Amino acid sequence: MTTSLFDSFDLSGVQLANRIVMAPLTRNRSPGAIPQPINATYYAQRASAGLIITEGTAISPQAQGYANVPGLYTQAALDGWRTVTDAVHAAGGKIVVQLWHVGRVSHQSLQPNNQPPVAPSAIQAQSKTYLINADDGHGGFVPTSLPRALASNELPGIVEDYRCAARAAIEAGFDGVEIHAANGYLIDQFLRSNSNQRNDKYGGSIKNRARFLFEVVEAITDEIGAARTGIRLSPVTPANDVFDPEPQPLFEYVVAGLAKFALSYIHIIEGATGGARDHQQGNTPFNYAALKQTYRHAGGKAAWMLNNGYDPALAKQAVESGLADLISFGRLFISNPDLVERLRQNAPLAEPDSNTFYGGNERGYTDYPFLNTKND
Ligand code: 8OZ
Repeated sequence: MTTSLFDSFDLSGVQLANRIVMAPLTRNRSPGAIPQPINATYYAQRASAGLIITEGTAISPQAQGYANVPGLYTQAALDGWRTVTDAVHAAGGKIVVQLWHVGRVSHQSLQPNNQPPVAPSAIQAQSKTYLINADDGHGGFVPTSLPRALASNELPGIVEDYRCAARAAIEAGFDGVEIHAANGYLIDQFLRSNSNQRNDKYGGSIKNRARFLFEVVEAITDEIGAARTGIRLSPVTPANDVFDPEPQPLFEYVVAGLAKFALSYIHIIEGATGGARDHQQGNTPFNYAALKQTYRHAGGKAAWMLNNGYDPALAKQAVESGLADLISFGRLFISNPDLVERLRQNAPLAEPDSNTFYGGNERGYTDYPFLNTKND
């Protein structure tokens, strides 16, 4: 029998009801970096996903890059997250938290003492971040600030922040964590050669540029176990102004190294995040099948999760053919809280309103309708 998107899945001991995953989505509705009751409502509405991956969640104040993004570094935030995980579990779902350090994709006004954001090198991203005006509550995108280069003796402290956040995640009731190593944020800034021009052991060769990633993976898996740890990579995304002319050897080195940890899943964004699936960096199209093969040949057994622009047909085909174990959907989960049921019934899918993606209230957040049930 072929595997279906609707079959259950054993994610390193966490039982998923189906192979449909809610992708991490930044929504900027957690003022003070504290998850609110409305966040619990939003996630619980989507608990029929096989797995929910939360929005990127800052591991420390320095890790913050956008207004009203939640954190995991205060007791109030942990208490807020506890209401979220309880609500999702009560609704029968599973939920992991995405651990995030933005690196240079930040603004001084969001940093402790209005300091410059930190990065592998002092190179400003040609990118924007999202701020909310304290006076009128209106949000908008502004250019990111010029970062300062991290000294190598600061890196153990950041690795420690990841470790503490992972511990906090388990205490707050999460089923695990996802390390955000994608989309041009801190870990990805170390990986890619245009944002990492260091000449210490964290820059230069592929091995050196991947060193920080492995230190983070090592610390988190040591703290909470590899079975509770997944990771997200985006080999060719140009998001937040990262570029590498040779992504294939870089990311094959990364996944071969990840094979040594018995991680729960590897989450790959194909192409440009939220954009073209066939986007490429360098001269040759990225070979995703080879990436997976390299991981499996190195002994990696984690679930293989794919993302970016999947429609129902493409998702079904990817799981049925064995290309993917799990498929994550972002935008469709914004506007279809019962996406799993809609896919099962081939029901029409609602389109999300991009005006309410970032910031605001329940509008465009918890007010997308469910399919009508017979009892309505
Ligand atoms: C959109 C807006 C703000 C942040 C990512 C965390 O791209 C994000 C993000 C996306 O991974």
